[in-house]
Formats: sequence, structure tokens, C-alpha cells
Amino acid sequence: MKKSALQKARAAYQPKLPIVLTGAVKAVEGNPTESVADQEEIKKLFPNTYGLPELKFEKEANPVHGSAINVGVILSGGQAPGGHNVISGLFDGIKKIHKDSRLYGFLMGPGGFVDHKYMELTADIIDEYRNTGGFDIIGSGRTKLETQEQFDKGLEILKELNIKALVIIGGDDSNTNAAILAEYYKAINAGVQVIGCPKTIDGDLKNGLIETSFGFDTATKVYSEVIGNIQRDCNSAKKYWHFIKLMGRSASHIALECALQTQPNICIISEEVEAKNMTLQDVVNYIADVVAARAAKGDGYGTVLIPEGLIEFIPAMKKLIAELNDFLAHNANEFAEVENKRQYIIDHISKENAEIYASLPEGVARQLTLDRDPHGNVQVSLIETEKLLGEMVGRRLAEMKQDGKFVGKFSALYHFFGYEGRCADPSNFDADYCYALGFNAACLINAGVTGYMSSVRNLTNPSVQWVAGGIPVTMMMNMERRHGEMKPVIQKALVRLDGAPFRKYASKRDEWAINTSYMYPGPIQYFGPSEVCDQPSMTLRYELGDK
Ligand code: FBP
Repeated sequence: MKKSALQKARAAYQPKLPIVLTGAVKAVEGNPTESVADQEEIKKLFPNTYGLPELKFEKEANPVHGSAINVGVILSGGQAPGGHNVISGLFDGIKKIHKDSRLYGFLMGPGGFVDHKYMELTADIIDEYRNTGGFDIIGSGRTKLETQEQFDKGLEILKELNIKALVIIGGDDSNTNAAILAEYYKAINAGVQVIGCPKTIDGDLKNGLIETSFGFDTATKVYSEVIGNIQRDCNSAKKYWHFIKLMGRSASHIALECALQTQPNICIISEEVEAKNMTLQDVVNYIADVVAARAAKGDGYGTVLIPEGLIEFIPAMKKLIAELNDFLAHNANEFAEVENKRQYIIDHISKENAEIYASLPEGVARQLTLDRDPHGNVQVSLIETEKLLGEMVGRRLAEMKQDGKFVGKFSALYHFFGYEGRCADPSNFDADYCYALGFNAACLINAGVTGYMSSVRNLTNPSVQWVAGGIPVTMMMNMERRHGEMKPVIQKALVRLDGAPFRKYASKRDEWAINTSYMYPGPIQYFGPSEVCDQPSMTLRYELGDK
């Protein structure tokens, strides 16, 4: 495979491990844990893996000798920068336990595990992928691992390959399934450990012990570079309003982080829209007022950041989507057959929701009824919220013009940044973090535990000072309605309106709205001074204490 100059230089990068993982370690147990909510139900559903203690690795004076172990690895869900480093860290970790340990990768996500499609990951293969973006080493997929039949089918191949531990690299849904699998294998004494790793560019798989999911840092840096470039362009030509939708299926962490990095005129935060019980029209009016205020001082241009999941957070839309989710889950076959789908929905759902549904533009209404992903989520990346908002703002400004409240022109351009950042070469932060997560997963395997997520924290300090350990996945769970039924799932971490990152943004936004305060972060730097190359995301810095 021909390589670019950067690829060659990057291959030589040696991720920095937390110092504690550089020698022999022992797992120190903390207190038993509880799930974040619905303790009684979760405890009943996970009798073998509920309540386990947190683990922290500490240096062991005497070298620990492990025996050779075969491990399987699955990449699950959307791509996130650094996945290859999790796998290379895992590989190096199990080889350090014993040189004869072997790593098998299941192909194209959980589907490869069920269908017995796999490859052995040898040193030559691993070396090709160190510090690179993408999940192409073994591919990823969104097959949901949920049935006993799938678990048993997977166990057949684990037995055949003598695999004693399975590492699932995924987001909240995939790690939920990892926990269910861990519970099942423990219950039937299958002799297979299951360990999760926190992946998602969305940044919504985090809590006190998982400070961030991997990929968020790199993806937001890529988007912020391009937003900065757009801002410089619009500040040069002074004639367009750019409506920029940013990935992040539910939470607005990506939009918020990009706003902190680039200081746009407007950034909508879905969680705030929900908390303030805003309607779509309220959001439109807010944007139109800013456009008009800037126009009044002669600035007919600007940037608006829109989180991909916005539509689901507008309370009225949320109710509609919840009813559509249940309705479509129970009437999928009939819905597939009918010709006039829009009318069919209007005729069958509650009057209140039918009215809202009927008022939506044709395209958005159709997008809301498209197939859910295997986890039951609306595929929000397919909904063109940026255009919907831009067009509604245009209409509102026309009304304001008639009333003499808007002078000037309004020309909107639309962008959606998501896939552009998911496979970027990991930043130094993600390269180090991911390698540590993978290496740490090997240590958890060696400690003999199951149902744990690899946890590396203290992340705003230099990587050598990071703290490593494991947290029981059941600790992050609560009960939620999915596909029309209550299910145990990892609680999503949404943007907290009382959290430091949002408060920082809220304290600045009025100034950024009217003035032109753009920041231009530029491209990710891999080589150079540490303050340019190694800074973690602003979200992490504010959350962990920066002022
Ligand atoms: P994960 O939660 O699996 O990490 O995926 C996140 C994400 O990138 C979302 O931001 C986006 O809405 C979705 O994946 C897109 O999914 P797909 O890759 O299937 O189009």
C-alpha cells in the first residue's frame, strides 16, 4: 500500500502510556457500585455482574507473569478516530502478558462475530495501522447483539478459536450489549470475559470515571478547522450566512465544543431548547433576530452551528418522534405496504401529533419515518435540519422586513460536517488515549474480570500521569423505552446546562452573536510544541477545572 509522507512519519509515533501501565500492575478494588438509576430492575436483570467494584491499577513491585491468551475484538457502530490504536494497544498489551497470546478481529462489526467472519491480527497487520484513522483494519457495523441465539452462535466461534476474552469497542448501545453478553456468558459459565471500550465522536458516553469517549477530540478539531475556514471566508466576502449542521445523534457536545473553539455568531444547543420548552419557531425567531441585529450594523453575514439531534429535542417534536417510534415498531409491515405514507401516519397517530406531523415540510416528514437504525434510533443525520431552519429564517426575515424590523439581504449556504471527521488520523490526544484504553483492556483481561469498561482518566494532565482501571458497565445503566419497550441501557450523557462548558458558552454568546469574534483553530498538528499539538478538547478542560 502506497503511503503519504504524513502516514510514514505518523507510523513512527509512539503513543505515550500512563506510567502505571508501563510495568507490572495489580487491580485494586474500590467500593461496590450501583447503577445510576432504576437499581432494583437493573440488579434483577444482571444478577451476576451487578454491583461489582470499581478497579484501579497500581504498580506491582514483582513482575506478574500471565499465560498466553486468545482475545477477540469487535469494532461496533460509527467510526471514530483512534480505533486502530485501541486495537494496537490491546495487541501490545496481550503480547506483553505472554508472547504467544493471539488477537482475532471479527469483521464488519458484531455481524462478523455472529456469522463467524474473522481474521487473525498479526504484528505485520497491526503495524500497518498504528496511529491511523478509520476502522478499516477489520471494518465496523451496526448489527445489534441482543438475542440468545446470537450469543450462542458467537460462543461457537469463540470456543473454536479458544478465545477467552472479547473486547467490544463501541458507543452506549454497543456497550449496553457488551454488558448483556457479559452477563449471559457469566450466567452459563462460558468462560469468556467481555470488556468494553468507550468509543463515539458524539462524546455522550461519559461519566465521572469515563471522562470522554475516544474520537470526540479529533472529530471536533477537524470540524473546528473547517468552521474556522468558513468563518474567514464569510468575514472576507461578508455576504453569506452559513448554516452548519454538526454530527452528534443526540447530545450537542460536538456543536458546543466547536462553538468554544471557533466562536461563531450562533450555536443552538438542543438540551437548552428542550429545557426552555422552545418550539421550532422560537429557535427560528432567535436566529432571525441575530441576523437582523447584525444587518442593522451592516454585517450581512455570519455562522450558525446546529446540532444534528436538534429536531428530537424540540419538546413537541420529541413527543411526535416517540409516538412514531412506537407506532412504526408495531406496524412496520403495514406501513411498508401503504402508498400514501404521510396520510397513513396522520390517520393513525394521536390528533395532537398528527397536527404537528402534517405541518412539517414533506422532506422532513418523510425523513422522520425512514427506517430506524438497529438500535431503534431515528437516523437524524439524514434529516436536513440546517435547510429547514435556513428556509424558515428566510421566511421570518421577509415578515420582519415588511414590518421594518430587518434591513438588508439574507443569503444562506448549507453544510453538514460529520463523516468528514470520523476517520481522520487521531490527534496526539486520541492516539495516546486510545492506545492506553486498548492496553488497559488487556490488563483488565489479565485481572480476570468481565462486564467492565476500560477506563483511563485524569486526562487533562500529561498522558504519563493518567489513571487506569475499569468500571462495571452496569454502573452506567438505567431503564429507557426502546422499540416500544422498557430496556436496560447505558444512560446517555447530554450537555449539562449547569456544566462548565455550556456556562462558558452562555456567558459569551451575546457578544459573539453581534460582534465578529471568530477564532481560527487551523488543522490538527501532530509535530511541534506541546501547547499546539497535545491540548485536549475545551469541553474536557472546562469540565475538569480550567477557567
Ligand atoms: P456511534 O454512536 O455509533 O459512535 O455513531 C455516531 C454517529 O457518528 C452519529 O454522530 C451519527 O448520527 C451516526 O453515527 C451516523 O450513523 P451512520 O454511520 O450509520 O450513518
